[in-house]
Amino acid sequence: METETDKEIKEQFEAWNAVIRNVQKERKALCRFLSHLNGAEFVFIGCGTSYYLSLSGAATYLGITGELARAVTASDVFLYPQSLFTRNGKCCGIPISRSGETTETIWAVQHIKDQLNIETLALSCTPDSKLVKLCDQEFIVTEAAEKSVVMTKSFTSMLLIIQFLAALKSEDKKFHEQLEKLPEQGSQVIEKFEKVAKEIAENKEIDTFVFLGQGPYYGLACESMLKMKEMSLSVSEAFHSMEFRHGPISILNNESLVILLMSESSQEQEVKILKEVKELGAKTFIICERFTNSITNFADYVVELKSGLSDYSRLILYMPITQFLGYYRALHNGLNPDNPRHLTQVVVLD
Ligand code: F1P
Repeated sequence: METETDKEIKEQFEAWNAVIRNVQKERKALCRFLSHLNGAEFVFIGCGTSYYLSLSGAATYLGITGELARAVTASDVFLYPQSLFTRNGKCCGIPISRSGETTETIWAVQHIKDQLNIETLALSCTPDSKLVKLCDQEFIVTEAAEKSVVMTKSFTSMLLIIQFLAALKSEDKKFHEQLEKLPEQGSQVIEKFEKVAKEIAENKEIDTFVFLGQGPYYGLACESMLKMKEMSLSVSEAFHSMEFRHGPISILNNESLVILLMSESSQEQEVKILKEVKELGAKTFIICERFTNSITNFADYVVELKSGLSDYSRLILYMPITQFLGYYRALHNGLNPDNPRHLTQVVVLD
């Protein structure tokens, strides 16, 4: 079955090239905006996929720049603002929305502009959207907009924008250069690892999926969980790797697959979790930069990226693999990934 989603996963490194071109074009305006907001806390705001994007984006922005950053759901911004914003804190709101029409995100920006007088920078794929018109600044990547409902290339492209914001703010040339290598690395990942994702998705002995990740990888684990859920209607969960022992591990059985989005910073601890997961009879799929003997002892499936990039710069390379996992599981379950059950491209409320 030729689907829109398949094309969008495969072509997403081209959208990453568009982000790089736009960053070069808008560099001066972005740097002006970033220096104008010196010392402000960056509050990334989104719903669903765009919230999970905010989780990874905020962890990366703080990790690279050392400046305060956090992720919040758009709904909490207008329902619990007093739990999110202090009266005198200097903030910049960064709403993230592929469509720029998601009601909660628009309500959230209206609230922080009208009530808290906070400046806003919209990250979107839709230039003439309500959200973009509402914000003070915008960074748009139209090439990342999908025709299909589920977000794939829009997720990785808008996360890449945040990585570039961190590179510009920190003036970290090495990090900036690493980001510019992602499209080439991404096309290789798609080329090399689509097959193993398809093989795992078609394994009949697996019926539940648990995605694990730490730090900026937790947001990726949540987004990978959502892709699996949205497209294949499977039981799919996401946790911080080290949180898994604290209760959720009880769900494991010999039909579970634990997908670990392993980073170098957390590798030593994550290998110990793999050992325990294997002892409980579950299968394991590890996506990592480089595997070691300790990993292969506990891995049913391994993808070794060998990107030469850091934990913070290689993030989006993991996503085509987990997107394919959800995509091929949907086909295995006789479902059409282009039309996920109960979902629409945009959630609009009255
Ligand atoms: C985000 C979103 C997605 C969800 C579905 C509907 O919209 O809620 O998270 O998976 O595709 O849209 P947006 O605010 O990024 O346009």
